[in-house]
Amino acid sequence: MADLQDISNEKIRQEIEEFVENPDEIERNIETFARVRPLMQEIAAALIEGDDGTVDALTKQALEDKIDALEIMDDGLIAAMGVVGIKFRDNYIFVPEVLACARAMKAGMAYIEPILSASGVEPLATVIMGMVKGDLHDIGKNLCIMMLRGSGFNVVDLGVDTSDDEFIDAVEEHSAPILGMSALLTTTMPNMGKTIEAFIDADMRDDVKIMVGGAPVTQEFADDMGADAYGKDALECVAVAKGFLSVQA
Ligand code: B12
Repeated sequence: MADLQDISNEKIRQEIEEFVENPDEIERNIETFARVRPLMQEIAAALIEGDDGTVDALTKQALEDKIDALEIMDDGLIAAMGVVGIKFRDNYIFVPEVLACARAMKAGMAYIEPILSASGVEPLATVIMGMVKGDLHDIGKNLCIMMLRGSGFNVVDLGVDTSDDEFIDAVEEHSAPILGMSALLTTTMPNMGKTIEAFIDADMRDDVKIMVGGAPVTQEFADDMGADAYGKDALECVAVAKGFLSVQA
C-alpha cells in the first residue's frame, strides 16, 4: 500500500492531508497520485488550483515529451477533478472555484481532444450524446465524445439541458442507431428514464440503443429505467457503443 510520502508533489500531499477525510478516499487518492509521474501530479495540482494557464502549458509540455494523451487525461486531469469533487462536496470550495477548475480542465482538454478525436477512418456509426434535462455538467460527456470520435464514431453533441424532444428529433434526423445520455445530479438522473419513456411513446424505442452514464448512475439504475447499457467511464462508453454494433471493443 502506498503512503502519502510516496507522492512527490507537495501541493498534492497537502491537498489530501487537508481536505480528504474519508479513509477510503484518502487511500484511493494516495494510490492514484503515488502511481502517476511527477508531471501528471503537477498538472493535477494546477487544475486543483484552478490555474488554467499552468494546466495549458504543462499539458502542452507533456505532449511534447511524448506522454500519451490518455495518460494525461486519466492521471492528470480526471484524477485532479476527483479531489475538486471531494472539496466541493465537503464545502471547502464553492461554485466559482469549481468553475475555475472546470476552465483549467478545458484548457488541458483543448490539446487532448484533437488527438483523441483523430481516428481518420470511415465513421462506424452516428451516436447522439447529451446531458439530460436540467443538467449543466458537461466535462464527462465531452470526454466520452472525444473518445467516441477517436474510436471512429460520428458524434452529434446536443450539449447540456437536453429535452426529450431534442433527443428524439436528433435520433430521427440523423437516423442514429445509438443514443448516449449523461447525468451528474441525483435530481436529473430520473430524466433519463423519462426520455426513455418518451422514446417508447413516440414508438421509436426499438430504433435506437440507449446507453447511460455519469457519476451517480449505476448499472442497477440503468437496468431499472430500461436503458440498454451503462458505462462507468469514457473507455466503457466506447466499448458499449462498439458492443451495440457487435464490433470487438
Ligand atoms: C465540475 C462540477 C460542476 C461545474 C460544472 C462545469 C462543467 N462545465 O461541467 C459547475 C460549477 C457548473 C457545477 C454546478 C453544479 N453542481 Co456540480 N460538480 C462538479 C464536479 C466537481 C465534477 C464533475 C466532473 O466534471 N467530473 C469529472 C468527469 C470526468 O466525470 P463524470 O462527469 O462522472 O464523467 C465520467 C463518467 O461518469 C462517464 N460518463 C459520463 N457521462 C457518460 C455518458 C455515457 C453514455 C457513458 C457510457 C459514460 C458517461 O465517463 C466520464 C469520463 O470518464 C462534481 C463532483 C464529482 N466528483 O463528480 C460536482 C457535482 C456533480 N455537482 C453537484 C452539485 C450539487 C452542483 C450544483 C447543484 C451546485 C449548486 N448549488 O449550484 C450545480 C448544478 C448545475 C446544474 N444544473 O447542472 C453535486 C451533485 C450532488 C448530487 N448527488 O446530485 C456534485 C457530485 C458535487 C458534490 N459532491 O456535492 N458543478
